[in-house]
Amino acid sequence: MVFTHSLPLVPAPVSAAAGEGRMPITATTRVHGSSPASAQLIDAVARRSGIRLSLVTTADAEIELRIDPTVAAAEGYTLTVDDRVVIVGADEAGLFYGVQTLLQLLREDESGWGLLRAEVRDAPRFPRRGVMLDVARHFFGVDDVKKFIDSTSALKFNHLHLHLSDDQGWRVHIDSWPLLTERSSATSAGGDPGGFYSKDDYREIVAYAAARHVIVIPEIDLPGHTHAIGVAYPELVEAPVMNDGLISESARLGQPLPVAGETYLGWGVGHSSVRIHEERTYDFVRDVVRELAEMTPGPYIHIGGDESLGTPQADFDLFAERATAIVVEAGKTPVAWHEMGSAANIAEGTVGQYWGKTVPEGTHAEEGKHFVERGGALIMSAANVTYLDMKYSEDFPLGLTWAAIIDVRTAYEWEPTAVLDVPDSAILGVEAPLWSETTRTFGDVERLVFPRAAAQAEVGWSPKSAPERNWESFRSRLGALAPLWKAEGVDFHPADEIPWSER
Ligand code: TNX
Repeated sequence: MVFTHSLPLVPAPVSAAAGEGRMPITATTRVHGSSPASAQLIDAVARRSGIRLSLVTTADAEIELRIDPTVAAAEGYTLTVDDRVVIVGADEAGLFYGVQTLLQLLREDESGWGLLRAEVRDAPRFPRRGVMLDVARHFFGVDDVKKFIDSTSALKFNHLHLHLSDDQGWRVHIDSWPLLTERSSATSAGGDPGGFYSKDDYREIVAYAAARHVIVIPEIDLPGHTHAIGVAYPELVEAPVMNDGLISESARLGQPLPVAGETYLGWGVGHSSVRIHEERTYDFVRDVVRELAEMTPGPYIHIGGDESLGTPQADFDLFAERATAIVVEAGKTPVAWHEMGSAANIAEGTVGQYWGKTVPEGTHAEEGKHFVERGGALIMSAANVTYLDMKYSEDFPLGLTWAAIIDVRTAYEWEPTAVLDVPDSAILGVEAPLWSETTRTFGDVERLVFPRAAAQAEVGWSPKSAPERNWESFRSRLGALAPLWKAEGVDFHPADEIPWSER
């Protein structure tokens, strides 16, 4: 092969060399391979091109998919496109990622559909590459979540964090506390319609994610962000505690202040807390965690911990200790926003999610480090670069601005191991959160998520040293995703920093 130009791949692989020309794809092209990835490839090619490849059992097929644990590290693969395609996954996930790479090589030109010839070796930098969807401020149904899983797993994300409860609503059914969804799920921020997942809905999401090698992390935000719990069970929640930011922001936005026991339609934060000195609160936490753990095969339960502004520190510490212990008792690893690192006795091994800035402010760095001191690790969600709900530009119609204005380049150019003074091995990876205060439709969500999630996909997957791991290369490779996103109906924001291509 002659290796000439760079290939349109996001995230950039460990190594990728382009060959000459294309291998044509037609209705006679056959696929051999018994993994689910074979059927996923056939479906994806059909959606994109209208060509339905056939699955055969003969080894001389034009496209061969197989597993060999010796080819790469976990989730890795090798891929060759010459006169045949051979994808070898180190495991099922690796094979799935090899297929995602192949789909980025699938292009249409004057002569029809074909695969760019290439030789790729690949494996992820970080084991954890996540996105978060806030379904509490605005609810998004099962089909939207599935679409979100499709479009993010195509970028090799492997964790989906669902923010299932907040002041505005409770979004998953819990049998032992049925009023949560009965009384606290009907609305979203601003009085928009709400909704919730039945247990079957939730299991359907988990299974759909698992088939795409995505682990679901359910979050119940505690002890703050709990106004909606009090609408269903008033005895569990303290009276709202107003703070100056809440009062001034609510006035500026024309939003009501929270009233105990009444549905909250604004998006101010920091006013709610469960009752930390009532035993019944821990019965509640234990039941919810148990029911979530029962239907969550992944190892994590996220218990929130952010912005408990009205909660005295000693109470917060006590709650953090007890809540993380309850998750451990349920057989899961607790995950918490970095504020819980202010509590000395969080359960050992608790994973912290750092959402401070790339230059930490106040006590954020210490709080983050405490998870590592307790034998845990960190997920990096630095708000001024990874937050998908920040505006792209001052005049962008959706999103907030409190952390930063985040254009695509800003989202791309940061280094997750350079934020906190902890060993590199304590950084599990990255997560890009989409908070949904301003997103009233799933299209709104997609316009904030894409293309910036692709930047975090590359930060999480690609080796720092890869030759293509730089902004100039990224922006041109990213531009080449436009035809894929259009074919899948992904409503991305066509940011003018990016040279979007037609096909
Ligand atoms: C802060 S980030 C929050 C959320 C908001 C978000 C809006 C975090 C852990 N808490 O409650 O939705 O800002 O950007």
